[in-house]
Amino acid sequence: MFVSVAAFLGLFAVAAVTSETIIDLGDERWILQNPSLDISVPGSVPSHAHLDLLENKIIDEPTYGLGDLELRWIAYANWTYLSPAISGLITSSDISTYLVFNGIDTFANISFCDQSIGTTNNQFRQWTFDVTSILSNCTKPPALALSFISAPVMANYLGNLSNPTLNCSTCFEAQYEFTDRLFIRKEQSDFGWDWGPAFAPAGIWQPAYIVQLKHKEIYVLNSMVDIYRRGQLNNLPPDQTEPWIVNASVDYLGALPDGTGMRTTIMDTSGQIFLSGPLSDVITANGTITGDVLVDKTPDLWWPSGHGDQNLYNMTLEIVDGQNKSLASVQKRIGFRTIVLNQGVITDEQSSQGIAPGANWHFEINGHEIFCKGSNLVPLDPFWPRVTEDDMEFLIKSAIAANQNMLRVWASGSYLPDFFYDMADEYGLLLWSELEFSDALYPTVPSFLSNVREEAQYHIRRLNHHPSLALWAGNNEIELGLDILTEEDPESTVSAKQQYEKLFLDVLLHTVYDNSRSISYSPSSTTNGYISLNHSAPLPMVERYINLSAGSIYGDSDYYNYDPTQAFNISSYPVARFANEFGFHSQPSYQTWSSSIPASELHFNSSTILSRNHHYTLNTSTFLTSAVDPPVPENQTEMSLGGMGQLSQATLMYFPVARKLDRRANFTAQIYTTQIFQSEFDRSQIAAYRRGSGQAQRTLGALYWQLNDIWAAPTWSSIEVGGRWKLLHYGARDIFKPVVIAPYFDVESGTLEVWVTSDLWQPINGSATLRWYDWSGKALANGTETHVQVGPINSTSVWTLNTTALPFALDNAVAILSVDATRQDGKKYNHTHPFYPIPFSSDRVQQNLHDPKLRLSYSVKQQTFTVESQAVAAWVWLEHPVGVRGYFTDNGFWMLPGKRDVQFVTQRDDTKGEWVHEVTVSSLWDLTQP
Ligand code: BMA
Repeated sequence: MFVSVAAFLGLFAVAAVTSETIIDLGDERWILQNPSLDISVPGSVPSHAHLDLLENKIIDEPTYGLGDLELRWIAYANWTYLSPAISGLITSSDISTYLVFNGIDTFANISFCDQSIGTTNNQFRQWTFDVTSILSNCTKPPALALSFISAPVMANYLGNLSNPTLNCSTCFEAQYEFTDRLFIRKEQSDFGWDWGPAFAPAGIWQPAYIVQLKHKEIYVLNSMVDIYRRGQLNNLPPDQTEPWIVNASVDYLGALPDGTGMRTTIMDTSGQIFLSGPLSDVITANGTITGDVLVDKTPDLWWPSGHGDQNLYNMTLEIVDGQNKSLASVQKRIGFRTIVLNQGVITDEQSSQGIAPGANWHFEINGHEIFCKGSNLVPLDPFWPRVTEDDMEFLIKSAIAANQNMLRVWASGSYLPDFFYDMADEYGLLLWSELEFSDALYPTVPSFLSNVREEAQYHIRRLNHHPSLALWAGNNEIELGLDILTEEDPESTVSAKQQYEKLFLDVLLHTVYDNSRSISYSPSSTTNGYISLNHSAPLPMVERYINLSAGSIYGDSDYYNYDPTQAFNISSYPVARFANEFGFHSQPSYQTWSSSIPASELHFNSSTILSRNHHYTLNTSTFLTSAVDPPVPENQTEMSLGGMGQLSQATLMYFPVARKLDRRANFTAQIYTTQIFQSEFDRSQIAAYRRGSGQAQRTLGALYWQLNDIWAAPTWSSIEVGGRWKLLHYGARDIFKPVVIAPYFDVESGTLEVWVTSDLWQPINGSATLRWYDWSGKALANGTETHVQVGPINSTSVWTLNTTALPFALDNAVAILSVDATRQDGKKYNHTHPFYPIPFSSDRVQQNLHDPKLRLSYSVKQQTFTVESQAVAAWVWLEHPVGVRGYFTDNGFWMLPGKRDVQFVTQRDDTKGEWVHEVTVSSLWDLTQP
């Protein structure tokens, strides 16, 4: 058994109490077989073939070294999972027997007692099979066999133009390692992505059960709770004075007797009953029972982190027979909140406040606009069954620690377990959630559509009760791709658009609207929003696409620019209502690399490191990501020029790169510099988007790409695989503080603007200071101080100055900007930000730098590290050894001469505390030394 299988045992499961007989198929001794490869080893449920081969030492850790390339044979092979003869089943004429699989990845032929019972073709669906008659005719204890067909082979088969079942002539895809992912319903990044490997695993990846039911017994498959204000409609801000309605429903196996009803008890977390009683309007149809209750009291509302408490309630939902006897019961933890993605037209009142015409594109929580600060989440591992609750909790805590209030659960990984949403509910992290479609035009034959409808319905219902659920988006970037194609060739996109609308504006929109009234739907992640919304129309949403009016601002933005000359040119950034994706890649740490590749490969651009770069794009100029990416280059040199070349170009342009004689030092210098560039570029954009909250664009969100990693590779992440924070995560933590001061510099004219931005809901008052120093740390001038006042979710310009007129040499000058402010209720906020006018790649700047002679000490008593500096030290970087997971309370910071104390927040320590003695410190100065 894998150490961490337990984490996902609860995935998609519903807490239910009934009296039926349930056999957990995870308790059986399975065999994994491939006769043609002569492999037969013990297997597990839930698991993947790769994990069972690893457990049995047939292969090494797949994500180590060149595993991504060397283990493709596993993805191309067909695997069979065999159970032993299952004992303990009751054979009686009044018993119904079902197989319940909460997830099968992906193409399996299933047999029970040697009889074929069905096939599966969707990783994300829950599958049930009635095996009552097979069991009654089975002459021995029955065994199960699941024969898996290779997903890459199946995808190619379905995408083959000579195969009439699924292929579609207008379909297209952004291709990574395996092709034709759009024809199958499997995690799309299993076929490779620009930050990840391609293992395309197979297996029974979720819990599976045999369920036996007597007359009047039922088994709960799924359940849904929808909490909304009376009269609320999806995507529209509700009337906050209306009472709440709790609508609940349960999907079940078995048959309910006539007269069945529902009742609920909702308690607050101190155990006091908030509401108790029967549900009204109970309807039973097609294996689902639904009812609702009007709440005649005022609950404590749930708020996201930074804006209030995360008030939660425990709900028990019972199905009862005519005598009020409980037939089944479900526990859910719920919260009362409304969350809406408001895309309404800019009102006259908004115009009078200086907001540019067009449409809104922002979130409102309980009727309040909110600035969303966050990042994008990708799968934590190529093999979900081994992802632990600790791994997930660490990411959520790290996001909250970095002042984030929203994650975008990106569209081509997997729907996440309830556990993840439960944690987000507790911590106040909004989860913009996506259906699993990305960067491709998908087929729309009826069988495909009914398959995705089942998939979406299951997860929309499963996750709806979580107050952290902020949105369902239909896909990642497909609308943006269509817009780019339309601009290039309007004629040929007409049919592509029809196909797109069938899936995302008809089938999936209706699946959300039919199941929930509380959640907004956006067909695509990056979009100009809708022109009109009419809930009674057959297609309620009419998308705007590129029907834009000059001077108007509409939707959200997706921005990648690999031309390093433009990185800090603020006028090159998109101006939008919300920035949902932007970023740059960097190298992970030496420590993470050393756990992932052989020691002989631990050097700058070694062949294993080059092979980990899956960002093949050669283009360095500005582009908004298109659904049709450039073709994958054919040889490795060309491939590495993409992502790896961009890293070198960017770092050479802005930083000292003294060639180190030592191989390790050379490599760590490259890692550190790429991390600084990534952090600075992302921070510069975050500052600009946040400032936009007080400008005509009224920007109300900044989610950088990407929070986490799936393996060790040069990627956009701010947290490495295993949990180590990159410099960006510390940088994001700083620039996402509620009140920030930041420089906006025009290199051409030398004009520096300084602004203060606040995303608080109350005004703040305080002062801002600007002081200049030379690189030794000596003050250059008196500096300046001014009073600052910023309104709710707003920004204000503090200074505009001409740096060319300053009375000192700019190549020996750094400004420290700071703000100290107080909120109406007395709460204090502060922030500092360095500003240097000339990049460190300049020889003149390098000649003026001083050795800060950094010293690091550790106090065991106070569990505190102290850094001492004798000059200005830029991006002071503390690194801990492998064996401990956690983060420093501050890192990647700047210092004037003096001392700074830093603590470490530990999640896991395998070194028995010894790691504290191996912490190192360095700064930009070290890059100038050979
Ligand atoms: C966008 C994302 C991902 C991708 C990232 C970096 O396209 O939605 O598809 O990994 O940019 O290229």
